[in-house]
Amino acid sequence: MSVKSLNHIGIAVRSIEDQQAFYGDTLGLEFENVEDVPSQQVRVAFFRAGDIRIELLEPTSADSPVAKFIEKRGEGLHHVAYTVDDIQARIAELRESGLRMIDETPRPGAHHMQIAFLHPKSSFGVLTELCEPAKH
Ligand code: CMX
Repeated sequence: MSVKSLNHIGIAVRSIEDQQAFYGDTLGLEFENVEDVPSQQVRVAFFRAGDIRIELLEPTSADSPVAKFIEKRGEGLHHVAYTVDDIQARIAELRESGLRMIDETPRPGAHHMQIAFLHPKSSFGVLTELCEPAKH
């Protein structure tokens, strides 16, 4: 398994609107876009910090994993995401090494990426995401 780079850091928020000025103005990160990710029941806002993105995750339903996270732990750091090639092969490698995947097949994420999460119990308490960017 070899990760290519850090892709983004996910932060769980109750309201993107309430935090937009902090990331965009106070920290001065470049705002990219807001998009709905129905498969994850979230609305996400992206800001660029150099080559890395900060992703604000706002739940769109009470059943969203992010709504449950905020209810249990409050707003804050939610996951770390890495860029990989051939995500299906990477998932197979992780499973073969005995790690528990939340997603055993990739699903569509923001920015037309294919994504898959490892279970935080298999990654020492850090929810970890693999992302394969769309080929242009
Ligand atoms: N980081 C670290 N640990 C987490 C976590 C997170 N983000 N979310 C939950 N956990 C921990 C819980 O605290 C709990 O630990 P304890 O048993 O020690 O209390 C354990 O994981 C299981 O949590 P749970 O509350 O019993 O189960 P949930 O129903 O909340 O599910 C999880 C947890 C990780 C399986 C679920 O949130 C999930 O499937 N996440 C992946 C999808 C996701 O997060 N999507 C949103 C982002 C979308 C995007 O980036 O596009």
